[in-house]
Amino acid sequence: MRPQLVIGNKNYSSWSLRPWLAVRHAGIEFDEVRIALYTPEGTAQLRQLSPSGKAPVWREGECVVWDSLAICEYLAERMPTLWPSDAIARAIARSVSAEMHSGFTALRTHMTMNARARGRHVPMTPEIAAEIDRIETIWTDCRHRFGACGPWLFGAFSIADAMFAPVALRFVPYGVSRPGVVDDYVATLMADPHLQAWIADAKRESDVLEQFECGR
Ligand SMILES: N[C@@H](CCC(=O)N[C@@H](CS)C(=O)NCC(=O)O)C(=O)O
Repeated sequence: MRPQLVIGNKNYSSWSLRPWLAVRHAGIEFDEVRIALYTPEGTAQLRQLSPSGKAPVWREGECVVWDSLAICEYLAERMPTLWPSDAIARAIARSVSAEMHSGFTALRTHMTMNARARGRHVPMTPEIAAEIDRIETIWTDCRHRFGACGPWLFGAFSIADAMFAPVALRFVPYGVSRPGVVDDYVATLMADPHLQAWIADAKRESDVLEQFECGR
């Protein structure tokens, strides 16, 4: 049986997008199980499928891995090119991935990922601006130090790109633009065929979760 990646709504579930993008870039075959988040049926299904009751979860026979970054790490054991080969680059890639995984709460709360929305506006607070500044610093540092051999943060696609991909689906709908590395890297993400496929699926979803429709 093929492994399964259990994910939430493609329009809203940033945590689901991260391992989904990593596994697509790794070329590992898998079946996608999509759950309608925050519905009674979806919540019950997730409780059956995921030890944490949350998406994403990777299910492969007896091996059940939950939490986006843990799934990415598991995938990288099979496909080591998901992390940079150089030890220092790999350590930085892990650092920025962990920072994204554990931080950026203002962006998460006030600029929720919305793959199909455009033209949204939320007030720019000092907290949001500081997090965007930090993202710009991370992206600039990675691109300048490690990005010479390709368009991604560490040149070739890595888990760090998967971890930051949902930021593009925040910056585009809410009109966040900074000429230079930020806009260029968002363009790289938005041109990725796998991310395009995800967005196309999100546009086909009909469910609307009002609590995540910011800035209308
Ligand atoms: N830290 C977790 C977060 C997972 C998470 O919060 N998932 C959300 C969807 S994006 C979820 O399953 N929510 C459903 C619920 O809480 O009922 C990860 O990295 O995977």
